[in-house]
This record gives sequence, C-alpha cells and structure tokens, in this order.
Amino acid sequence: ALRYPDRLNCGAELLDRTVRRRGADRPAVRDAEGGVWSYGELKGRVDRIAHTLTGDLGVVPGNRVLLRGPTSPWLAACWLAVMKAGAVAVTVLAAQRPHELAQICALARVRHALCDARALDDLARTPAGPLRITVYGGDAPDDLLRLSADKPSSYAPVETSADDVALIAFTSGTTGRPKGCAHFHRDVLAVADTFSERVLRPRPDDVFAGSPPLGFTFGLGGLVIFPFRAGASTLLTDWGGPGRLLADIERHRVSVLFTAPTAYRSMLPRLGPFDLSSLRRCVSAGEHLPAALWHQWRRATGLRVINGIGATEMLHIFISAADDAIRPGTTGLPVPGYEARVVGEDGRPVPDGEAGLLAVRGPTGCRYLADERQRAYVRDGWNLTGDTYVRESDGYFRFVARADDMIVSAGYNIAGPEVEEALLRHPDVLEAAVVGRPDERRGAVVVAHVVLRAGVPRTRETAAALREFITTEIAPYKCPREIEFPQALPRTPTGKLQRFRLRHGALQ
Ligand code: 3SK
Repeated sequence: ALRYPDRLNCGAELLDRTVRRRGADRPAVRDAEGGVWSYGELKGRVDRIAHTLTGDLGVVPGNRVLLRGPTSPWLAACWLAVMKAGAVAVTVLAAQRPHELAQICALARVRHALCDARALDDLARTPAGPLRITVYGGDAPDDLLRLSADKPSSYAPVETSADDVALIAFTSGTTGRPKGCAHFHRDVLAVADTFSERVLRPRPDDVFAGSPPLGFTFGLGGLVIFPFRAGASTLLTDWGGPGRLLADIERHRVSVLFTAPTAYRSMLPRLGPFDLSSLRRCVSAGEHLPAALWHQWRRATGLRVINGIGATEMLHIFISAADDAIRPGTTGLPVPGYEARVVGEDGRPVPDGEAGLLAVRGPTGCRYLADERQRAYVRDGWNLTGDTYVRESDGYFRFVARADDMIVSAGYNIAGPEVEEALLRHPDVLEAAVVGRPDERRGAVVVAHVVLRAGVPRTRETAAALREFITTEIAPYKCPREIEFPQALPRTPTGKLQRFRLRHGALQ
C-alpha cells in the first residue's frame, strides 16, 4: 500500500525533492525551439511565480486558480507554483469556449486565472463572475512573468495536508455536461507511484513527449507528473499534428511517448523519413486501442505500445501492461495498487468471460464537485467507469464498449467498437464510429459512420463493398444496415469520439 505523510505538498515533492535527490543541473523541460530549463532554473521560475501568486495577486491556500494556455514550459511552471502555494489548479483546455469556461468557473468557484496571452480572447469574454485574470507571456507591464522576475528564487511550499485538494479536473465525458473531479495532493503522487513507477518504469535520462494537453489528466500525468517524479525531462509544446510530433521525437530524442490511438494511426503512414531510434516506451490511452493498430505500430517501429485505460475520475491509468505482459487486444491487468472486477447491474461480479460493467478501486477515485452523478459512479467503494469489459480467465481485462455504446438490435447485443475494428481492417477505411439508431421493429439498427481514405469515392458501391467485407469479418447480424461517409468524426477537445452526436444525427 502507498503511504504518504499527513503533511504533503505534491508540488514540492515533484520539484524540490527531485532537485535535492538528483541535483539542480539536470534538464527538466524542453520547448519546441530547442530551449532547455534545468531543474534548478525551473524551480527558480516556479518559486518566483508562487511568490507573485501569494503576494501581488493575493492567492491564499484553497483558492481555485484556473490555468489556460497551450502546452508550454510556463504552463507547467504555473501549475507547480499553484501546487506549492497550496491553491487548487483548475486546468482547462485551450479549445474550451466562453460558455464552457463560465460553467467551469461557476462549478469550481474560480476566483483567479493565469492565462497564456495567446489564449486570452475566449477567457476575457467569459461571463465568470469576480474573476481576476493574470496574463503570462504577453507584453504588458503587469504580465505574470514580469511581475515575478524580481521575486526571491526560493519559496517555502505551503504545508498542505495529503488530503487537501490539489486540482479539479473537468470532464464533459462524451455527453456534454461538465463535471469537476477533485483530486488530493496524495493522488497526484499516487498515479506516479503506481502506473508510472510500476508499469512505465521511467528513467532519469528519459525525454517525455506527447499530444494530450495538460488540461486533460492523461497529459498532465504523462507530460508533467511522471517525468518530474522520475527526475526525467519533458518536451512541452502544443499538438501540431502527426508530422510535427514525429519531427519532435527525432529532434529532441524523445524516449517516452504519450498519445492516443488516433495519433498512432495518423503517424503510421508518415513514419518513413524519421529517425525514431530514441523511442523506448509508447503509451496509448484515451480510447480503445484496436489489436490491428497495435500490430501495425509494432511492425513499423519494433515497439510494443503500452495500452491503458484511465479516467479523469481516477486521475490516470488503472489497468495496463508493459513488455512481455502485454496481450494485444486487451487493456491489461490492474495496475499494482488498484483492483478491478467486472460486475452486473446489481454490482455483483459476473463470471470470467462474461461482459459486464468495469468496477475499479485503489488509491485514487471519483470525487465529483456537488454532482448527483457521484452516487452512480461510486457504489460500495467501487468506481463504475461506464465501460463494458470482459475479464478473461487469465485475469486480463478486455474492452468491449462504453456501456452506452452497446447496441441492442433484434435481441442481439452488439458492441459498436467491435464493428468499428472490423471496418478498420478494410484498406479504404481511415476512421469508423458505429452507433445504434432507434428502430421500431428491431429496437435499434446498426449505423456506421466511416471516414474514407483520400480518393475513395463516397458512393453506394463503396458502402456495398464495405458491407460485403464486414460479413466476412464478423457475424452478419452485426453488419451495419446503414453506412454514412462524413468528412470527419465528432470528437471532444481531448480527442474522444462523441458517439452521442452521431446518435442524435448531428452529422446528417
Ligand atoms: O480519460 C481517459 O481516457 C484517460 C486516460 C488516461 C489517463 C487519464 C485519462 C483521463
């Protein structure tokens, strides 16, 4: 079991402790232009910002501070400063618009915001009550970084307790209504000391990089918490597409990559000219990783992707596997420190091999801010993630579908993702999303939304060819009755497919 002292400040643990243990000269953060800050330089900047927060800006422990900006070393420095000052970070996505930001500010009672000058417009237009916005990276005299320049370079971290809230992470899931998930200082360390330490096993000479933004806890963990806990360095730059990510891996000699299946898929045809020999760990989460994609990446790079399932409610990944423990097509085993099981609607475990709801418990868990959905998410101490899973007889957990992505058609249970995987095996298919459309006779019929590769005609003949292919891959009753050809699939700003928008006909 993980044990942390009662008094614990995760910002101090991630930064000050790493400086004490490994020295101040090691590289900590890298930017897109090749700039590198050592741990000592990062600590100096973080501590000056912490002085500015608590001095000039009047932030006191427990205040909620919104952080908004593209991924950058300064965004990470602000996050660490908020932690060290004992305040609560509410990190949002640069893609969130005034209406969503206003909901978040109201739910989390945000009073202060630190905002990258490049992301100010939408925040400035947010009707968010008494919100004091301080800009960083701009040219005004009261810019946060200018204010902090003459502050002392050492700041004594606030002695928060291990159970003080450190951050509130927002998720709108794939349905649209935002929920704030509170996580404690000890939770931040727990995700590093479980998934990262026990499965990923980073080394101090690792260079981390990836695509998820820091407003998504997948990115916050993978690009800030895990590298700093390990004394490694991290490339902090915004997502610029698959080609840029590949170029960054080569240029910065990235060794640990965090990204989602969509990005692995879009990097595959572009791998050719890049030297990826520095890569030793590739992590995939955020969405189900199809076995076919796992094998394609392995063939193309020689690397075995570490698949994982995480949730904003759990802070990070809780089922995964690495190296020889990987079974492609499954998510893996409970991460040491977590327990998982598959249960029926009544909360009782179902036999191995049978599909049911994934339930998980461990050092982190769901704490929604004032939201009645808490009672549905946590039952008898188990977190119900909303995923349908099978536990195989060897203990491996296999994803079936999001619970609301199961389609019941003419009495058959059909998992949308299984049909999607079959479609993805066809060479003309780039992306696929399969949903149920209500139907009087059958309850629902299976409808596939397929993004075709460039040049493939979006015609009836193509649909017929896909249907014929599908019936050779999976049982004919799972075959889509209708196939649509949108230009793109609707996704959340963190890249998750929004099947509810397809179900509600948003693309038709
Ligand atoms: O929501 C997710 O899919 C996720 C995955 C990994 C780590 C964290 C999160 C929120």
